[in-house]
Amino acid sequence: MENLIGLNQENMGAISSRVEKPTYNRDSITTSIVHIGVGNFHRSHQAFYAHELMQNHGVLDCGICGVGLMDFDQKIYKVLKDQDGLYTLMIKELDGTFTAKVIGSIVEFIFGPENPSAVIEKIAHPDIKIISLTITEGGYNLNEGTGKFDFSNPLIQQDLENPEAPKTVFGYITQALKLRKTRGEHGLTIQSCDNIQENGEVAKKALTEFIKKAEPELVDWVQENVSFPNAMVDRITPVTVAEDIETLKEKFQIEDKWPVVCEPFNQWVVEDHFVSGRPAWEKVGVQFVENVLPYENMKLRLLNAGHSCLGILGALHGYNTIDQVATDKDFSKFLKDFMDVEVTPTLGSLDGMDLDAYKQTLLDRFQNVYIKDLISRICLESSAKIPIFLLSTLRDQLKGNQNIDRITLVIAAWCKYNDGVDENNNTYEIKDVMKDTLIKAAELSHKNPIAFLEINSIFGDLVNNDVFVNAFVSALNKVRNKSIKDCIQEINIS
Ligand code: CS2
Repeated sequence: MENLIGLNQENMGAISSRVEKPTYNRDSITTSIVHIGVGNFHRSHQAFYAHELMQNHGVLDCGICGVGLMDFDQKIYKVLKDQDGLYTLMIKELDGTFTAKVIGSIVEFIFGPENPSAVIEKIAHPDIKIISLTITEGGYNLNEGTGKFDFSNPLIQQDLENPEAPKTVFGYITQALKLRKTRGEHGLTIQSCDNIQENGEVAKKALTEFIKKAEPELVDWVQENVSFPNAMVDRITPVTVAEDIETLKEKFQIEDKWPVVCEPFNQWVVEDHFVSGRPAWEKVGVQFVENVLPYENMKLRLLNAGHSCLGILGALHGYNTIDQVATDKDFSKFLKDFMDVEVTPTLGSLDGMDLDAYKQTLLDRFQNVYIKDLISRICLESSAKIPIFLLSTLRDQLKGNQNIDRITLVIAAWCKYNDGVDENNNTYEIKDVMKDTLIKAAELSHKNPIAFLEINSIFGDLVNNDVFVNAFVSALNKVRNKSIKDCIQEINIS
């Protein structure tokens, strides 16, 4: 292809005017946010909001310093370094059109394994007001069964033994906060952007437990100087595929090594507790509320749980992407009934929210055929997702003696999913930190179904609930002996 323009600051002038480019002076940006975990979601969501604030309101005090702590972050570090932090966001509408925006809000990037002290110094810098996190559901290192911080994690052990050369987010933040305290710096806000109920509380709990052991004399300072607002974050952001990179080349002659694709919908609902202030995000549609819990519940139990249902069931059927499952009438009916019958009664009152409209929008979003959201992305790390997305609803339904047919079918299907082969005899990889345990339990469950529910860190005391256990045994028997479509159709007409 001729005349390709590599994406970087110097080439911005040469990039097509059909692409939205930063019109603000990136040299004048102040970095006040350190973000840990610069995945596609951060780049379609928080970095997008910061960009909009800069672009449309000239607010330049919300620059982001990206930080990668995991070995796999080296790739994004290299790309953003080559591209001066710039990347293209491809917002794909339901009608197949898309808007391309070059996002300019990430102005620095540090790769922890290469330079740990640079990360610590950056977080300790006086300009920093917020540390935001997308470290995944499992990243908070809390045992689902006991709710306790997992000190047996070897990386945590190593951070306790070598505090100056940390490896985990907890070790890094602790060292940086210690510096802030010693230097008399102001406190800051730790803002979780992960899909966890009360994500701020969870972040606080995990970090505080770690600090109590690592630096007990820092606990009081953190108590007084660090806030942890809860938030609900939302924007479906699939894995970038080679075709996306090619589309940018063909349509706009842009050579972007790692663009991000996302849907038009985006939402961010946050509790307004920022000890050292925050950017004026309300100008770009961020909702500030007193209590984010109802919004979180709604999103985790409908969207994320809906994703898990479609992902797990779709994987067994042999589908590859969420839109394929969501546009299959049997699966979409199952999903709709799951939301109406089994989730909605658990949501409590949602003042001012039009729940029916929200659910309808969700179905439309899942059906967006231009967002090729891979089932493999959705099924990734299910052991950390299922307890948050599905088991909370299950527990509530059990408490109220209510319908659990669909949830139970999905859990049984997840057990079968861990056999690693779909109905067409195609194998797939199970990507999960608990992979070995899951595969073993699924294997045992062929003879003894309850073996799967005995994974204590996932199911906890649910294994003692007769109503659920009986329903699970019967559902597992069905999914092992019939096609998943037949199982769904049976429930759909019941
Ligand atoms: C997905 C989420 O990881 C998952 O299973 O449900 O990544 C989802 O796409 C986002 O939370 C959307 O906001």
